[in-house]
Amino acid sequence: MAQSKAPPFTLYEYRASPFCVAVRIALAECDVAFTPREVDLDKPRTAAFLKRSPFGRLPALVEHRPGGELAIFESPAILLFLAERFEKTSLGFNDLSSKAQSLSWISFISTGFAEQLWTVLLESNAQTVRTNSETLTESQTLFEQQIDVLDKHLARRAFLAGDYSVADTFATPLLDLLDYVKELDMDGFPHVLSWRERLRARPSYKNAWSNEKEEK
Ligand SMILES: N[C@@H](CCC(=O)N[C@@H](CS)C(=O)NCC(=O)O)C(=O)O
Repeated sequence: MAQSKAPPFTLYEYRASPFCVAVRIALAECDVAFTPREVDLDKPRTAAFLKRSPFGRLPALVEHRPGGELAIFESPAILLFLAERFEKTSLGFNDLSSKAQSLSWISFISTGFAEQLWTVLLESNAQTVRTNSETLTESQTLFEQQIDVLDKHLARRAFLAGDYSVADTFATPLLDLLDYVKELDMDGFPHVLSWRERLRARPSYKNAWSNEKEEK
């Protein structure tokens, strides 16, 4: 009787987290099977999990290898690992210069852009801070300046580093959150909007949200 083989990867995740969504998109781009393991954020992390993700955060990706396992934490690191591990897929880098461009963009998106987005999101949704219009305007202005730079950049290319790369993968779930910034009017940023549509049209986007069978 044929035995079913366990997938080579396990993804420890909190399904709704944009960082975890980015990893699911990357796994779909690489066409790699994985076992999803939802972690309850309200419960203390086990010692076994902390060995895989020392700060107890999600996502963490584990590759099961004959001699043991390789555990990777921090979503940008996971994406970069997958791009190198599956170099022949859409995530693989064409050459060193496209890799360098992609590293620049994933660095910016995972620090400057993501941090400013969280600030604006929190302010936009917190009743207490919303009364402080000065703080809101300052953060909003900084965020809109970043989006404007992105918009001008994307006016001349389809994706952040030219061809599709991990930088776009990382950005995809963050772009979904723009809809929750109440004060943000995206009409002035048509190239960011069409980039978001291109990312959403990729099969990996739909695949990342499909209902995998959970193995607990
Ligand atoms: N920089 C990390 C951020 C990960 C992160 O903040 N994950 C959240 C879920 S959205 C988490 O694990 N929170 C629980 C905690 O910090 O204990 C990454 O990109 O992987």
